[in-house]
Amino acid sequence: MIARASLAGLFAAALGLSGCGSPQSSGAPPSGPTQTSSAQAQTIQAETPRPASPPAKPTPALREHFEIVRQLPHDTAAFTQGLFFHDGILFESTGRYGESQVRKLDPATGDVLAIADLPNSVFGEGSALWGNKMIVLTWRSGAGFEIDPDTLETVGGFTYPGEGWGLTASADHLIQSNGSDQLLFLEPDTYKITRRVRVTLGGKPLRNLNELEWIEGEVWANVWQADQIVRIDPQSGHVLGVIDFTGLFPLAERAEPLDDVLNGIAYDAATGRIFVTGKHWPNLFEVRIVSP
Ligand SMILES: [Ca+2]
Repeated sequence: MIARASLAGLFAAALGLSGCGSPQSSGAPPSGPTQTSSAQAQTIQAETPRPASPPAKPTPALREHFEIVRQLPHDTAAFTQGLFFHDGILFESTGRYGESQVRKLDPATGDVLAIADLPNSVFGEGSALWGNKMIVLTWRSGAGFEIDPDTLETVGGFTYPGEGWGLTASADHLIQSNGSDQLLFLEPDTYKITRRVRVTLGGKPLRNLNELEWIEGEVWANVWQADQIVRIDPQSGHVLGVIDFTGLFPLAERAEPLDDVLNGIAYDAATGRIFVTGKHWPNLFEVRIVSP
């Protein structure tokens, strides 16, 4: 089990919360987490700072909540790893070996409009649009896919170092997560890493950054196995806000509570709509964020 006591405590302290999470031990922070381990954590965790970390400078993070605007059906076979909005359509990438796909969804009905399989040898991860291509990462194979968003045909590919988790696009970069506390900024045409930023919550590293979304100059990130989404300043890496989605799809109703976690954020810049879902979740939600 991932020990989460010390981390949950830090998260609570950073937000001025009490009773946030239910610590199970006081052990070390997670080491080498994988997306298929049996670790359990439902509260955002900032790990104990490493000795080489710069001095902690706590950054106040808003605690925010949500309202459901609309609830749409979502295919429970979809192990959602990437979600974004483009040209009136929701695009989704899904994971697990032998099950990984890219999909187009109708944002009005949730209907699956098109599906294409990724090779059985890869575990699909985050995705984003760059130019006229849907870019899809994979977990541990170092293989990226370039996909035609109209036909969902693979039209190109690339390789990259390390693990692929989340992906999104700003005006001038692709932004990748890899399960650590870092966001990687990639030059979109070469996929070369041009910058890294360490993400901190209350001055402490926040690991397990997962699915990403660029929203109005911020990077919003799922945190693996947490029911919260964080809003990150892409320059400083500071978490500006923590949006608590506890209860959106109650843990007790999830078939595989350890795996079926909140993951997937899409932003429709034209209308300001925000969509969220999770791995194997039966619903996709349009939500409105409520700040204090
Ligand atoms: Ca996204």
